[in-house]
Order: sequence, then C-alpha cells, then structure tokens
Amino acid sequence: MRICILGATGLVGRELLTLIDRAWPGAQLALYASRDRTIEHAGRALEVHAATKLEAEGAQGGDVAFVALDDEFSARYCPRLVELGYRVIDKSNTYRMNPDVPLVVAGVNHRRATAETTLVANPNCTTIPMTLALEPLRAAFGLGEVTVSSYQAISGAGVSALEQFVVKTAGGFSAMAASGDILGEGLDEGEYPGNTVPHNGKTDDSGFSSEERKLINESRKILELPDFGICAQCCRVPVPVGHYENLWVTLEREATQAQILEALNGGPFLRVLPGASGDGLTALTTLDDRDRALVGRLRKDNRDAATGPGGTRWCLTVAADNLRLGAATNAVRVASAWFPSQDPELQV
Ligand code: 11C
Repeated sequence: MRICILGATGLVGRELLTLIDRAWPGAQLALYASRDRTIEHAGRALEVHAATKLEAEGAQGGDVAFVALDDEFSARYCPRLVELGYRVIDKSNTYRMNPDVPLVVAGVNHRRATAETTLVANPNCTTIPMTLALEPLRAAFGLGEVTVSSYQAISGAGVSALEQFVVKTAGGFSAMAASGDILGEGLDEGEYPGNTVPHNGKTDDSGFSSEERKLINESRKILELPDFGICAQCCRVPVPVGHYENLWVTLEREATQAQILEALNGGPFLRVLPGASGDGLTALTTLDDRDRALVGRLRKDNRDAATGPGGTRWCLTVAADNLRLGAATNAVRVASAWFPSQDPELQV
C-alpha cells in the first residue's frame, strides 16, 4: 500500500504518521510539505518532499492521500492527486459544501464514501465530535433544535500559533509573577495566551464567523437534515489541545436520562463519562482517549416544562482531541472503508 500525506510536517500530518503505523504498518509513505526536509518519526528519519514535485510529469501515484493543508493548497493539489490515482481525503474547507463531494464522519455517514468515491471532505474538528454525539440521539429520539457553544484549543490554529502560545504564555505569566501584577502585565488582550477570544474565522454579513458557519452547515449536510435548527458560537481558549463544546439539545420525543445515556453508549467512537456531572470531563481529558469523542454532563435543561424523569430539552458536553478524533483519526477511519485497518479501533 502506498500512502501520501500532503502537509506531513504540520500538527495533523504528524498525527497521521502515528495512525498510519497502527492501521497499515509497513505501508510505503510519500510525504510532502512546503519544501524538502527530513523529519524524525518513531525513531526513523523520513524524507519529506516539496509539494510542487507532485505537479511534475511522471510523479508517482498510490492508494490513498491525506491532505492537511490550507484551502488554497487543497484546491491546487487535490485534483492532481486524484489524477495520479489516489483516493483523496481532504481536511480543508475547500470541498466540504460541494454537493458532489461527500463530507464524511466515520461512524455517522461513512457509507457516503463508496467504492467509486475518489475525493472525500473531512469535516471541521468541532463538527466531527458534535455529529458523533448527535447522530445516536437523532436515530433514537429525533432532533429538534441544537445550540452549541465551543471552547477551542490553540492547536486548531496550527503549529505556529501553538508555538507562540507556549512561548508567550510562559513569558506573560513570568512577567506577571515578577511584577506582582496579576491583572496581566505581559499578556496582550488581542492574543490567545491567557485569554478567551471569539474564533477569528472570517465573519460574513450576519456577523457569524466561518467557524460558526462550518459547524452549522457541515452538520446539516452530514446528518442529512437540511433544515436542522442549529446555532453556534465559537471561542478560542488558552488550552493547547482538546476542543470542548457545550450543547443544548431539543429532542423530538421525550426521553429519560437513562434512555439518552443508553443511546449515546451505543454510538460509535463515543466514550460516555459516568455521572450526570460528567465527572472529570475537561478539554485535557481528551488526551486519555484521543480517538473518541467524550460525552458527559448530561442533564435536563432547567427550562424543560416536563415533569418527572423524562423531557425533551437536555444539556450535555462533548469534547475531543482536535488533532486526532477531530482530524487525523476521522480521516484514517474513512480510508479504512477502502483499505481495512489492522487496528480495530481505526476501522469504521
Ligand atoms: C480551529 N476548527 O480550531 C479550526 C481548525 O476548517 O478544518 C480547523 C479548520 C478547518 O480553529
């Protein structure tokens, strides 16, 4: 098997390397990034080539290509990879809302990636865990309206944002400690470290950011609910990894907490944390189970007029490792539909 990673040196690219070792050990790797370089992975030195080499006549094809680049580079290279014979899974926003391209969450709608499919769009890292949690609820009780508020990790903004976060957080807090100014000398109100900021994805005329629109539009496409009543607000918080989402969910049919937990426990690639308090569910809990969406804090919405144990309005929290479950793991599971994985956890 020959596997290409385009964007092999980025945060998601590095996670893909780890997962490929688990799913398809011994696979031949064709690694590309912005320029030629060598990287270390699991004790091996791997050659990474400039992506422009893919455009050369005689470039070699292969079986599956994972693309983890920005939108403009995806638009440039995905068609070429398909032309070279790869089945392509693209992590960018470029093709997600294209009606001819399946937008796939493994465990929700992976049957959209058929034997004939050559290009699949991998959803946003907030959409994947949310739809994994919503699908069992939709199937069991029907979905009414959903409201979601996200608290997203810095690594979602890429490797340089993460590096800047580490350096500036250390510098900012050292300056605060040295000066005794706990109100933030050394921190900058426009930046991520030590701060909560609205997601900086491009806003449109409505005022919603691109991240918020992605959550709304992608979940409608994946769940195949074009009129799905969903509203999203997204923030970046000073956490290195782990996107955290608070959801207010209205079900079409009344359910008890036990019935909802049973439905969620039956959902693929979910781990339901025990207790209505969702004990221990934090963003960093996602590092304990990087390839699943964690669900917890299920409780009845206090506005629900229904009496007794049941109701239609519920609050819950979903959290996931944004680089793994929210990106690389989903891509590998989608590819496992075509090329069976040797690791059952990575098989859809
Ligand atoms: C973030 N979710 O955390 C974004 C990163 O469309 O896949 C991934 C952007 C995308 O900022």
